Amino acid sequence: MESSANPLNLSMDAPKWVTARFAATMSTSAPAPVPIWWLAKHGLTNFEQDASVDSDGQFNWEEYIAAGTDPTNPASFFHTRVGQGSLLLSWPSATGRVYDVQQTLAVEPGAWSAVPTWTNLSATPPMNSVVHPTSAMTNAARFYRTVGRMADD
Ligand SMILES: [Ca+2]
Ligand SMILES: [Ca+2]
Repeated sequence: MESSANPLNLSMDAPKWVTARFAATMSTSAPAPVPIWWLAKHGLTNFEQDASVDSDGQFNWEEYIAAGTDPTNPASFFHTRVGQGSLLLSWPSATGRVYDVQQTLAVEPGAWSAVPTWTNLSATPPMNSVVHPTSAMTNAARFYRTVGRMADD
């Protein structure tokens, strides 16, 4: 028997094994739900998920979705770093997230495209990184960004 009923009534008239999987209670306000436990861990409420209490430019819900960065610490935010001397990209990551690296030759809306070999990258907390092969480098200026999402989306 498998059920998502809440509450679940189960007759225990004989020895039985019961396995329970608990799902986190999620916030209800738009645009993306985040676990209430995560908000509470940072002293926030359901009503503050659309805010940025640390003024780092990322909403609380964005901090959760992208990499679980600290929504109360302005130095903790989702961003892509470029290494020196080679094209090393790195970004903070968290378990349960998937990342895509996108590129463009000019920063324009809609001009971004996925880098085929750098899509659906599983998180390797606390940081993910990729290295652009030297053989694939050109003299053309290119911009990169990283997009994070929950793995089950
Ligand atoms: Ca923030
Ligand atoms: Ca932050």
